[in-house]
Amino acid sequence: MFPTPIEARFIRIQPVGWNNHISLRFEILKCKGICLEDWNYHDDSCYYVNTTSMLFDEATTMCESMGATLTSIHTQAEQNFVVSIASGNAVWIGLNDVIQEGVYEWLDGTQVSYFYWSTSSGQPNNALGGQDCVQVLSTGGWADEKCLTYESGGLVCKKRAHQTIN
Ligand SMILES: [Ca+2]
Repeated sequence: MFPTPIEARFIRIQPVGWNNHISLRFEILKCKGICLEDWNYHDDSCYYVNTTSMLFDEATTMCESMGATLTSIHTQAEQNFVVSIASGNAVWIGLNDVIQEGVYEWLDGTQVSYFYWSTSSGQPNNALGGQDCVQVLSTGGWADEKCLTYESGGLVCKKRAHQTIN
C-alpha cells in the first residue's frame, strides 16, 4: 500500500457497510511523512514533479486532478527543495500576478512572503507587457513568463501530507 514503511501513532479500524457488503475503514493517524509513490516529502507536504513542457493552465489542471496545487514556496529551505526535485528543469510554480499586475498571489491562497527572483536576468520584468505566471528556472531563480507559452515549463505540485488514508 505504501512505497516505504511508515510510523503512526494510532490506527483506527472501523467496520462499515459498502454496497451491502462488509468493509473496513482503516485509518492511519498521526503519521509523519506519508506521501504516495512518485511524490516527495518535505516539511509536512508532498511534492510532485513533471518535467513535460506545458502551459500554466495545463500545469494547474494537472495538479488539481491529483488533489494538489501548483506549489507555493515560503522559505529558502523549501526553495532549495523544489530546485533539487526539479533537477535542473524549469518548472511552473503557483505564483502569478494575473489579477493585478505586480501584485503576486499563490494559487493555494497562502501568504506571499518570500521571493527568489533571478536577479541576473532582471526578473520579474513583465517583458512585452504580458508575463503573469512564474517559473523556477533551471538555474533556480524565479522568472515571470507568459502563462500561454510552451517554453520549458514542467511543474511542481504540492499538497499536505498527514492525510487520512481510507
Ligand atoms: Ca506580470
